[in-house]
Amino acid sequence: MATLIKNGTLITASDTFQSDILIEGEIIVQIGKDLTHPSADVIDATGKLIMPGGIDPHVHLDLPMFDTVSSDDHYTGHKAAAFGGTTTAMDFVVLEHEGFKYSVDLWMEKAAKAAIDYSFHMNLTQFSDKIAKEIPSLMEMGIQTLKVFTAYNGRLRIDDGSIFKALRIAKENGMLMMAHCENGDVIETLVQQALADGHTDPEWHALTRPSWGAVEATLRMAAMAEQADSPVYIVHMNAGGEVDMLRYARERGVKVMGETCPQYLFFTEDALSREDGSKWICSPPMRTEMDNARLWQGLHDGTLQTIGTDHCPFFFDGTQPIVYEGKEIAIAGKELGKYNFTKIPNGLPGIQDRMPILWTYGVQTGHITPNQFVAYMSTNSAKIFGLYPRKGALVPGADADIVIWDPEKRVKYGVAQSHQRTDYNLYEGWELAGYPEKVFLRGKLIVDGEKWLGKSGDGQFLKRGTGEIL
Ligand code: DUC
Ligand code: ZN
Ligand code: ZN
Repeated sequence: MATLIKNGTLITASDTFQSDILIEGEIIVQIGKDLTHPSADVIDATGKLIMPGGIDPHVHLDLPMFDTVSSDDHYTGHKAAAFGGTTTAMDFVVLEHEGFKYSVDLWMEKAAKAAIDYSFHMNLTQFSDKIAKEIPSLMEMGIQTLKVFTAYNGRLRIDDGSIFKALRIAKENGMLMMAHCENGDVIETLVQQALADGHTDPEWHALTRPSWGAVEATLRMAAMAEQADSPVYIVHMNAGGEVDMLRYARERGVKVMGETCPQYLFFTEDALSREDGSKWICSPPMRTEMDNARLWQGLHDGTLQTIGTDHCPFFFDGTQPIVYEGKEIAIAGKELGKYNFTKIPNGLPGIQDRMPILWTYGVQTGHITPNQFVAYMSTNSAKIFGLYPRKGALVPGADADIVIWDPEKRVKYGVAQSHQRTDYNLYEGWELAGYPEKVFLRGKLIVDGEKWLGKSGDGQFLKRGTGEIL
C-alpha cells in the first residue's frame, strides 16, 4: 500500500519547504518535487502543512492515584492524542516492590490496547543495592529513562545520595535521568500546617508548594548531574526561576535539559480560587503571569527543549457519567477532595490539546516559530529519548507518522471537540486557527477530519536506545 501526499508545505525542526512525500507500507520512502507512483492513493495537500507526528514525552495513562485512577487509559488517551496530532506517547511505569521486570510487565498489559506508538520511563521510587544492580536490565527492555522525585516524602521520593548513585549508574549505561523538582520537606511541613489551621480549599495546593522549592531542586539536580558527569532532564518546569537555573547550568556546560507543559504557559495559581478550581490541580502547581512569560522566553531562546503534557486527567465530577464511544462511564475524580485539597487527585487533561493550542497560542502569537513548534512537539523528544530519526523526522526511512495540518481551519475548542475521557477541558471556548486534518501512524490513516480510523492494538511498544543531549 502506498500514499502520495502532493504539494504540501513541509515543516521540520530546521526547515520549511514545498515537497511531495511518498509513503510505502509503514515508511516514508521519498521526499521531493513532482513525485509519481503507479498505484498510490494521492492526497492533494495544497495549502496544507505537513509535520512529523507529535511525540508527547510525558503522560500518565491508567495511573492509580489516591482512591481512583487517571480517567484515560492507553486506548482512550491514545485516541485523543491522535486527534491532536500526536502519534507517540511516553508513559511512566510505577515501580512495584517485585522489581523492574514485574512492573514493566504490568504496564505492558495495560498498554496492550495502545492506539498509537508508545514507550515507557521507569519511576525510580525505591533504591537499594539490589535495585542499583538491576538498573541496566531496563536498557535491555528498551527503557532508557529513569524518573526521580525530590518531593512526595515517604511515597515517591528517594534521597539525594541515592539520586546521585543512580545518576552515576545512568551515565555508565547510556541512560537518562528525569527529575520532578520540588522540595518535599518544605511541602510536608506547609501542608501539615495548612490543614492544622483549617485551610482545605484548592488554592492551598499552590500555597503549600512554593516555587522556590522547584527552583532550588532544579539547581540541585543540575549540580548532582554535573558531579556525576551524567545528563538530566527536568520535567514539567513551571517556574521562571527554574528557567534561570537551567540557563545558568547550561551556560556552564552542565548536561541539563528541560521540559515545560502547556498549563504552565497559559494559566496561573489564580485558577485554583475559582469555584471549579480543583480542575487546575496538578503537581507542581501553576504559578504567576511572570512565570508564564519567563517560560515562554525559555522556549523562545532555546533554553528549554520540549513541551510535554503531564496528561493525567480526572473527572471534575466523577459521580456524573459521560458518554464515551456510545457507553456511559463515570470515574471518581476531583470531587474526592471536595473538603480537603490534599485528597484532590493531581493531574490535568492535555494530550489532545497540546499541539492545536500551542499552534494558535504559541506560533501565531509569535512566542515560537513553526520550526521550533516541530522541535518542541516532536523532534527534540525523538532525539533526547533515543527514537531519532525513526520518529520526529520527515526523511526517507523514517516511520510515516505524519500530520497534515490545515492552517485555515477555525475551531471553537472545548470538551465537545476533545476525545480525552473526562468531563471538562481547560481550554473551553478558546478560538483556534489551524488544526490537524489527517494523521498517519506508520503509514496508516488513523484520523481523517472528525473520523476515527485507528483501533486498539494499532500502537507498538518502542524499544529505545541511548539518546542525544541537546
Ligand atoms: N503530577 C501530576 O499532577 N499528576 C501526575 C504526576 C505528576 O507529577
Ligand atoms: Zn512529576
Ligand atoms: Zn508527570
